[in-house]
Amino acid sequence: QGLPGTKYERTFMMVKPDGVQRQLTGEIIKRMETKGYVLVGLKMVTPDEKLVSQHYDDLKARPFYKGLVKYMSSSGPVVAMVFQGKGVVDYGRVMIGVTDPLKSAPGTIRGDLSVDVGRNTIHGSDGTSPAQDEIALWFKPEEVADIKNCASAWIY
Ligand code: FUP
Repeated sequence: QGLPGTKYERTFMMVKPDGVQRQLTGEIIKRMETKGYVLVGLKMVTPDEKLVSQHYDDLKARPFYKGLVKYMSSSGPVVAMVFQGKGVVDYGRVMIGVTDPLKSAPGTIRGDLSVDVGRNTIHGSDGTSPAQDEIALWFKPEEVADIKNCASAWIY
């Protein structure tokens, strides 16, 4: 399932609270789908502190960690997503841009849609191993669709 390096590779993405409130969810999904990536998991979640802390566990020593957890767990819902397709983990990150929206190129999601590093609109897994961990953290296995056998399989 979701084997890295195949066209069934999967990544976890999340429209953060600022993106949901600014009604950018559709725009973000549109960019990923138009590229050729397949939406195989989707839900709106209001994450609690525990879930956000687990998600950002690797950042717990960083000075912005506390504010990040507070923001992500007390600002309303996020849209959690799983996208599937060839190279989706790394190319998804290219499409997102770098962490600071002001350093992100135009054409990227953060470069086009965001200004502030703490309100950078979208998360995307940074590597195939984090992608698998994050999908497992946010989705039950049965919440991720097995779309291998539908039309997308023969497009590329
Ligand atoms: P990214 O993988 O681009 O989302 O970046 P990181 O995992 O390094 O950071 C996770 C989140 O922490 C960012 F999306 C926003 C927040 N952050 C800050 O608020 N300030 C910083 O200096 C760096 C990150």
